Amino acid sequence: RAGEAVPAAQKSSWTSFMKSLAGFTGDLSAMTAPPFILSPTSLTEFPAYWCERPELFAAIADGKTEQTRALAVLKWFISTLKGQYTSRNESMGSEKKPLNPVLGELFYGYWPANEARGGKTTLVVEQVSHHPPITAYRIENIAKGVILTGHNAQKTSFSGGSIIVKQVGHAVLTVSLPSGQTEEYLITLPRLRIDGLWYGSPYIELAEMSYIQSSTGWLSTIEYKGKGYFSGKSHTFKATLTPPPHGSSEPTVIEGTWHTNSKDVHTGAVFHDVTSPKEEVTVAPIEEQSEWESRKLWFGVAKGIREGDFETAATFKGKIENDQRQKRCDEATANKTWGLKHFQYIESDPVYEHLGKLFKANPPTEDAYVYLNNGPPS
Ligand code: HCR
Repeated sequence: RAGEAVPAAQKSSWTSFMKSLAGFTGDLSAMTAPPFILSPTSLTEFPAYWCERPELFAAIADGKTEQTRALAVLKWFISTLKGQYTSRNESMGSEKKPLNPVLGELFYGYWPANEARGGKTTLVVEQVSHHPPITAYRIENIAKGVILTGHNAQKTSFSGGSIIVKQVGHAVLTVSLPSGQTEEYLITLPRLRIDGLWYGSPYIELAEMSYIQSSTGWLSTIEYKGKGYFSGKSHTFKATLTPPPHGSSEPTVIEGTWHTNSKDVHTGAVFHDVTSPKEEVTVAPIEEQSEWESRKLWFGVAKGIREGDFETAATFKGKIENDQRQKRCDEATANKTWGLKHFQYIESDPVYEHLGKLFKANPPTEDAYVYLNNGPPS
């Protein structure tokens, strides 16, 4: 029934939220939503989902051929989807509205070194724009020579009772090989549909296609479907890894559900399996964090949301917002703009342009944030 998961006291504010969605396009993050749907986690923490199986990230470097490395990249990518798109449902019962990061907000973390994954894997995240919200990130396992750099923004609209989210941005994975050569992989992102709004219990379904284009010519095309398409199951995908043009190898076809497991269609061998536990990122204790670090910055708000004390949450949020307004005002007076700490903006990413041409990426060019190699010492 409509609104069945909405607490009684918040039904009317959920109805108003739903009404405000109709005909809406733009920046959902700034829209006021009822307290029961608020998450205590900032969007700057989300890039950590890329590496919650650090051994799969590291294993990319162990592939002996261009084909096996392209397959390892595909396996790692598919294995991140469960975390990226179903974590909030698992930990909080439904998809929630994350905290909208402030400009300059930072999130640092790491996954410790061990034998299986070689060295330590580090994460540096910076909120590089507030309006629209854009988050830039860098993940590196230097010992293995595997690096991921990317940025993420969203364009939202409302259609047929669902929120449609177009992910704007891309990621580039580089692998430095023992031969001294470097392989690059351009990763594009799927479209999301937020379903279940009618019941007050949102969840994500992925739609359309995303691509992983290797500089070696290997291309993964991933097609996403929900209930009632390929197999009648939610979270279904079909990925095809095709060889470079004029290559003699056969394509590899993988089918399954991204939140559980998948198989190679021709051999029947298991391809990915994410039914085992993942490893969350390790973060410094709050007392050791700077004022700009996510968990320290949002501490009061997050505590209020977790404890159901929304007045306290709103007071702390108001303080952060006032502080931001003041900063923008001071900058305007001093005729200055905010300087980024870890990234530098470029209007057109040469890797996107070059690799995107090979599969006719749309749009043909995209901007990017180049990492300045100045994250916290590891
Ligand atoms: C759309 C979304 C904010 C963006 C989140 C992104 C796309 C961020 C990048 C990550 O790599 C993957 C990711 C996963 C999330 O599913 C997605 C969020 C889901 C909801 C949130 C909206 C801004 C909030 C909508 C409010 C609803 C729940 C009522």
